[in-house]
Amino acid sequence: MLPRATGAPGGRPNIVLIYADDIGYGDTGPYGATRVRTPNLDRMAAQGLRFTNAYCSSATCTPSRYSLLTGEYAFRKPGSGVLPGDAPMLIEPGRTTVASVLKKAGYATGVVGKWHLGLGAGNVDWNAEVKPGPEAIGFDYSFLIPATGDRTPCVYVENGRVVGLDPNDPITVQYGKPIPGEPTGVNNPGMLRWFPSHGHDQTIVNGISRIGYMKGGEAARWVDEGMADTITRKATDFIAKQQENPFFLYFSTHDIHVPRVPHPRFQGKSECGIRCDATVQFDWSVGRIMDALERHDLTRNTLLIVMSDNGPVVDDGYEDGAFEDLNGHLPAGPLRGGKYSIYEGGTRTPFLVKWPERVKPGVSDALVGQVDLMASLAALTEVGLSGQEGVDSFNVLPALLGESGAGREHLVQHAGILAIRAGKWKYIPKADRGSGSLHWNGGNRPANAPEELYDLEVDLGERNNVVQKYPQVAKRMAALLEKVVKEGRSRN
Ligand code: NG6
Ligand code: CA
Repeated sequence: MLPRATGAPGGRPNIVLIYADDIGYGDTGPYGATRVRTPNLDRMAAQGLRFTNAYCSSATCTPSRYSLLTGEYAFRKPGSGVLPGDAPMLIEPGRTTVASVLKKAGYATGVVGKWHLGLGAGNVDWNAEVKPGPEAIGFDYSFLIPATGDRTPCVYVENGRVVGLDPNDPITVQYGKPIPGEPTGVNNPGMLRWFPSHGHDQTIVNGISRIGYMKGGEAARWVDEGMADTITRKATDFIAKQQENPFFLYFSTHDIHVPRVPHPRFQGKSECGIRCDATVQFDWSVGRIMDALERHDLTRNTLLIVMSDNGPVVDDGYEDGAFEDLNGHLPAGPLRGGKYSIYEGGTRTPFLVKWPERVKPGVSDALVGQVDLMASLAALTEVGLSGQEGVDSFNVLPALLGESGAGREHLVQHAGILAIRAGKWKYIPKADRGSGSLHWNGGNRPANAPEELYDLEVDLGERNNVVQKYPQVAKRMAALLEKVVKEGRSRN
């Protein structure tokens, strides 16, 4: 067995990946937010490396998470859009993932929090063992929010079992068709704490109507206000239990996705409404993780990464006052668009890396993608990848460690439609479908919009389409995008 990675120099680092939900490029202190205070992220940024050109793989959750774990662009995977809560597992059991790579390297591996990659093989029986799940792709331990906070089933699943389930009150979960006798938001608005603004009018749990139907499992249902406490405690318990091996923890928060119901101790703690209060709660979770590492003397040799799964959204389906209370806060900072959008706000993400033993504090402009974690962590732990594994994952380890300013040369952006970034250029082809919705800052792109080319060096906000001025650049970018798509892989 490999020795536990402690503060000792030269040991392989523990790896903790904190994956936020829907936190935008401008939502936190290290990236310029002033109406919400994030002292733990500020501390992490001061002690680590802050990336300014890091990208999620997609502008929504499921495809980003698919890419993050498999090292393959999600646009290659049919059916990798936002999944319902009863979807079968999207990643094939036995597939090489970041988790299986690290397990091979001798790590103890765990995932805590939002999953949203499907569970089971179809027609899941939530009253029996829910399989396959994370254990089939390299995780030793799992404690999951199965899909999203706004989708049924509204229960936690620990190592394949619904937590706290009373066998006399079995669970039924269903999409598309209501379950007779179960109150829904559409029929019982008087039972709701907020009205839905889009969708979200089905089964009511904890005064909030969700997407999808659910019956039974009353004792097992989560309470939204306690969610951050519950999953953060599971994450710190996982850290505390590791004795022998280096470990990998994928801690995937519900914050700041809808429904935004932070614990009362965080409510009203920002100057930009409930959405920013959820960010305060997220920051608290990050602080608890850092404290746990410190308590176990693991800070120095733990590689801690914080990033988000897609860009920000203000109204994502509930009338929770988030828009009215923004108070000048800019969730995407200087970027155009947000969640669902092909513009930069859709996928450019806050990305902080801290590893006191190896990484010098600073700022990096290197172009890196979440899809690169697989090849980079494989390189770090000296695990070889075959040509078929992580086909879009580049080894950008020198950039992640701050040893090089160079990351990847190009990156495909995905929001249903595709775009490509290379150097300072961003190119969006003419497409037969639109991208983006629910946007407050020009993030919508209609179907059949003309080609777009932006020079991000001088036009970070993508306001000045220069495709007429630089037709050769546009042509080169179009050809590059086509090549990456057609070849089925982009890593050599
Ligand atoms: C959308 C939901 C949105 C959110 C999103 C997934 C509606 C109208 N909108 O379909 O609220 O749940 O899916 O978000 O239902 S993600 O971050 O998990 O991708
Ligand atoms: Ca998300």
